[in-house]
Amino acid sequence: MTTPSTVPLLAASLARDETLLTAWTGIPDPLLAGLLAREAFDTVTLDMQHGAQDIGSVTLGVQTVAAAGKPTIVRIPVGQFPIASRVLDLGASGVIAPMINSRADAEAFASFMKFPPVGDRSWGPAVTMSMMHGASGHDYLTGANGMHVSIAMIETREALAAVDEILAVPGIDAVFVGPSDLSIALSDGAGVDPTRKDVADALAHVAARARAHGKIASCFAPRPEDVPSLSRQGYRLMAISTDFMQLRAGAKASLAAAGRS
Ligand code: 3PY
Ligand code: MG
Repeated sequence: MTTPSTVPLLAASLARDETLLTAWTGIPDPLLAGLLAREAFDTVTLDMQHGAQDIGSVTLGVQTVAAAGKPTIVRIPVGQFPIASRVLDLGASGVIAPMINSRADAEAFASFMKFPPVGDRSWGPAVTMSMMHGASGHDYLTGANGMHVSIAMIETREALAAVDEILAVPGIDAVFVGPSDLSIALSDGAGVDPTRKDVADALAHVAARARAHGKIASCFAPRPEDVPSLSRQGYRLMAISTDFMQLRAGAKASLAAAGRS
């Protein structure tokens, strides 16, 4: 029996204008990625920037998430664009690149995400193609640029000022607002509070600019309960919590239920 490939799923769902929720895991255990994939998330993001995911845990994590029928997104470390090509080769459906502050940053990221003529991605997709059940090299080469989603993070004053230039880069499919870093930047380092009004205004602005460019708006929702209003603004892909946050909340809740706080 063949199962449908998860690789084109993310792009196809986003093209259908669905609102997707992603799990977010920095704990480098493929079992955990698979457990999260079996919850009601649409996709799982493996975090190599602030999380402890590495190329080995991503390699296996992509497979356990695919076994649950879901696509994987990988957040790469700042400026490490060659890792973007590598995780696409290993079966990731999308890549989030943090701290994209200028058109030049966006072009550099896109060049590792897309094959010519859009970018300069090098050929070597053996694992991804094995997940695509009989796709030929020609099928993959001609489909890959539309199939893998390149997501540029907007989380500084520079990025906000350059958001139109970033969105205009042909190989950039989506922007992703990082509200915590943005709250630090907008307060010149005075505080970290993703729920602040200036961050909410920036989120609304980025959604409007993404819509104007016909590209996808995505973000880490400041609070899970913000998802409906962010969705109405046009956000189509949102993270709502991290594995660390969920574990701590779960541990605290069960300890409190047992009378220990
Ligand atoms: C931020 O809020 O800065 C993020 O990077 C969210 O992941
Ligand atoms: Mg950030």
